[in-house]
Amino acid sequence: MRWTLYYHPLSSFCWKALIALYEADIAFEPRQINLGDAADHAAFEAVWPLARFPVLRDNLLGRTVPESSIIIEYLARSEHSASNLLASDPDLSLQTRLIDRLIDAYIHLPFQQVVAERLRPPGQHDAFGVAQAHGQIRAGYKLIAPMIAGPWALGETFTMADCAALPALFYADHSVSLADSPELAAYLGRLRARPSVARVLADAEPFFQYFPLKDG
Ligand SMILES: N[C@@H](CCC(=O)N[C@@H](CS)C(=O)NCC(=O)O)C(=O)O
Repeated sequence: MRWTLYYHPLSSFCWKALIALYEADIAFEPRQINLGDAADHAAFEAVWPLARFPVLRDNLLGRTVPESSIIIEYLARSEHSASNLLASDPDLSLQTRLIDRLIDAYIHLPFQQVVAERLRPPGQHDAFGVAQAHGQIRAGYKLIAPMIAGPWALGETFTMADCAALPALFYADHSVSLADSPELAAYLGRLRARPSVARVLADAEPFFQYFPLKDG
């Protein structure tokens, strides 16, 4: 098999890559990593020293491809069925990358900070940092909402921007509710109904009990 994906079904950034793979109907060997297992961690570190997933392995060309956006870029240029994920028109392609970057930087990463804060040991909590991250997520929602052309980020074509949007909005909604952003809430609803996304959510379902913010 040409492709191997190192991932975990609960990992938000892995969802980005999984949505792309499912969307383009690309067969891959799923290599689920348990970072809490020392042997698994060491084996994964040997593949990618940061031991952060997703990581794609191209077994045909012997290349290791880290970073969710780069994985999607790599798939889009390697597999015809994935080429639309980057949009063929140069301006739309640039807009796809822009929305992808903005969502990751201003919604997804601040959300990760909120989760990291929840996992800190007692006495090490940082309420100011959490409030700042919430403010960034709110600003991110405000920035992104008018950019969603509808039904998908770029209009009629489902792209990398949508792969990025689903995990960021799905998870961030648990820390800063989308109730005050009806356009984004409706967009999230459309994303959740997309078959590739529904499949990712179904794969993650058995692991949701381990999600640190599951109780609000
Ligand atoms: N910029 C990276 C972020 C990857 C990332 O943060 N992955 C998280 C899971 S969502 C991870 O591997 N965390 C493991 C850890 O923090 O040790 C990407 O886009 O792939």
